[in-house]
Amino acid sequence: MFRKILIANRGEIALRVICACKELGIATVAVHSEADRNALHVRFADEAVCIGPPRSSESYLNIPHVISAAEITNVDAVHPGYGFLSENANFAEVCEASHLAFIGPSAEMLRLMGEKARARREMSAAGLPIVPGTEGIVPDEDAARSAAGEIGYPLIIKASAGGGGRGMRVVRSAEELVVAFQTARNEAQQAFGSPDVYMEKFIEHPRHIEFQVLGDRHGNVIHLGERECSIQRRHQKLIEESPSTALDAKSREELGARVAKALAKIGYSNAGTVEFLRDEDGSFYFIEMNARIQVEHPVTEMVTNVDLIKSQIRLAAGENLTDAVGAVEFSGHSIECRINAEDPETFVPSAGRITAFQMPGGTGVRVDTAAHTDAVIPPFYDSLIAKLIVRGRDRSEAVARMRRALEMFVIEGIKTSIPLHRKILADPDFEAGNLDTHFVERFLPVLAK
Ligand code: MV4
Repeated sequence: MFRKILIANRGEIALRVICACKELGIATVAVHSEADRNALHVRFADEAVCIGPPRSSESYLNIPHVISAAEITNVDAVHPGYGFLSENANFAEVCEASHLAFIGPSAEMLRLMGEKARARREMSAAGLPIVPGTEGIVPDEDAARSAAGEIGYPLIIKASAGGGGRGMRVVRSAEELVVAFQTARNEAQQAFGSPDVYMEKFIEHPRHIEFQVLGDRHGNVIHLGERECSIQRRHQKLIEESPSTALDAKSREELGARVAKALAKIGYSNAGTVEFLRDEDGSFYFIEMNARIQVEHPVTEMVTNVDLIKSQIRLAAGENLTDAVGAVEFSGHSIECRINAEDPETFVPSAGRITAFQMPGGTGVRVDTAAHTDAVIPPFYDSLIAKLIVRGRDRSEAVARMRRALEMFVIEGIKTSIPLHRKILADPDFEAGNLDTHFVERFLPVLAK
């Protein structure tokens, strides 16, 4: 097992990784920017190293600075959290070359999943259903026209180096195709440094359902059920839950087994998430894979009793799945609300000092956060400041518990998304589990849609 781990992240996830290390008896090193000197992840780690100015490009994303911090403090592994360097194949490679274990999938897997068109082809070959579309990237206008003839309209053009909803363009008729194709290529080049795009049939009112997986370094992969992430706005998830109301135990086991088998086939290890769209007929289609731990991992922890971060660490250290995780049993229902420091109506970020922070507790309530009274939320990073997670024996208990927990969560001094969550939780369609990816729009003023 590792002796000492560097956490290449900040905020609640850095603290979450510190919790796991403490329970495993592993020493921790925090890295931080000049803006995060007084942050909780710095206070709770055994050691801390300042790695640069506030801007993440000069600190949390600066590979030489992170590696130097790891070398000075003599750690044997690096946990990247989510965001920042977590899916950077070059970073994973530099870690391994510096004799630091990267707590995540291999650099080769990060590279594969980062090329969305290739990931789609490989996962299809490994046995997952994919959205009808092109076999790879679409090189030119002629290829685009011929692919559109096969797929039909509406279709969607996606940047191969994009993902998570960035670099997508819906095309509803043949007249729009050529302009959309060229615009998509230009935007992809600007945003991601590669003009490569691929095409898929556009699914109109999908639900976003993702499977959590864990793989060891000996060829074994298991799934830990699914999360429903349909409550989102502009590709930012707001509420996640597990299980999804769209799957029964039998379809969960069928699709989950297929997912685990496909990933074992390609040799995937550590934690990962396989994203599907579910169309209105109930068909599931693979869209992309996230090769990291995700923000919403706690809802899976709450219904499986598996500590996903400790599992990641054990698996990276070479343990097999049986030792690291054991048998997985599902029970109860969990919901997570992401609390962001932003205006609940306009979504404009709200940085500043938190003058009061009183969080809910009690049976079945968990708060993952690095915020506290008198904490200063810097304007430089993601606006997520807390995750409110509940577990109930069934969905209706979880919904009731989330409602009361939201009532009892007090944050003053900055604006937060708590009022929006209270509105969504009060909605009859939310209560009934009737969700799709257009759900949130109904709660927003016209301008914020
Ligand atoms: C789609 C789609 C419809 N058809 N692909 C957005 C996030 C990225 N992971 C994939 N996304 C979508 N891909 C096809 N072929 C609709 C979306 C989409 C979406 C997906 C999940 C959650 C929210 C969404 C909101 C708008 C569009």
